[in-house]
Amino acid sequence: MKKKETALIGVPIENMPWEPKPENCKGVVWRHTANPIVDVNPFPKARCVYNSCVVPWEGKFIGIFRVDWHCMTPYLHFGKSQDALNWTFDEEPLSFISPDPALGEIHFAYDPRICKIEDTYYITWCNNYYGATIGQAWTKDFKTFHQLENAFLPFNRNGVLFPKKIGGKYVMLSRPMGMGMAVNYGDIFYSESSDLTYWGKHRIVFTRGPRKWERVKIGPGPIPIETTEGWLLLYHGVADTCDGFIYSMGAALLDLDEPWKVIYRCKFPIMTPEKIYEISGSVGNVVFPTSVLADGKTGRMAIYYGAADMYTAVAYAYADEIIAYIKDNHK
Ligand code: BMA
Repeated sequence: MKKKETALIGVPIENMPWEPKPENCKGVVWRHTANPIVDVNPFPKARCVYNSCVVPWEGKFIGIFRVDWHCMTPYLHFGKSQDALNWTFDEEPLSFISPDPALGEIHFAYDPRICKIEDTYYITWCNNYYGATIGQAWTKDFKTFHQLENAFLPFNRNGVLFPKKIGGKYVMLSRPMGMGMAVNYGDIFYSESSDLTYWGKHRIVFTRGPRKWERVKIGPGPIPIETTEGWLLLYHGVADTCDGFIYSMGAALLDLDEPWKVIYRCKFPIMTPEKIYEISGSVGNVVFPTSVLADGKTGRMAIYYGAADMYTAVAYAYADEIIAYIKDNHK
């Protein structure tokens, strides 16, 4: 049998965005040349769109987007695209069929992830319930959204499901945190559930690192990507400076069967804020990865990230190059 071209396990996405690696690129991640792909004021209600998630859908692409309205309150909006670069958005936010109206608020919802497990798409986001916690919903058609119980007590952000059950359980990474900016720290935890309502078996995956770029907090980014080498996890790491935080993108490989076990973790970030749209915005110096389109045939990745809490941007990578880089620079 012909050896597969990539360690990445997944279906091909032939029409996903892609630009070849520039010759002068010294790292394993390079930016889309026409970034940002969503600029400010993309439709009347929207001030800016960032920290969002896209998936392939019927030969095209759809997504759930974090839209900050002009009042700066974040809402979740549906978007669609032919090429995953040029997006049109629903003018009204998502509405959910909710088991309990107390869960059904549609304001102050942000940083969504979409995870396909079997034939169902699950959406997790940062939901406002006496503070930040993990909202959950499912859909099969992206027209009707069924809200589930919040996964955890406040305060928690970045609920990231795995794209398949492991040991018969739904599995989620998240970033429990303190309340308020003064104790706004976080580490990455693992939890599992039989029914998406009751979550338990909480395990630490990894804590903030000793190096400055991830010393203040870390949190899971896009849905983990299955590879023959382990689950490829992209995450954000935060540095503190005398002029505020710097959010960078890091990478690690987790055990396929026991994902709370780290196989390799890269001591360097794979991308830090450099471009003007990453350095300057609502919150400067933020690169916040939330979604990946990954081509199971070639190992190409299109990484969607929020830039400076103001723009949606894309970067490209080869899964195999990131894996090699993580191994070479394992802490
Ligand atoms: C995090 C979240 C993100 C945001 C980031 C940078 O804690 O609130 O939504 O992009 O801070 O401000």
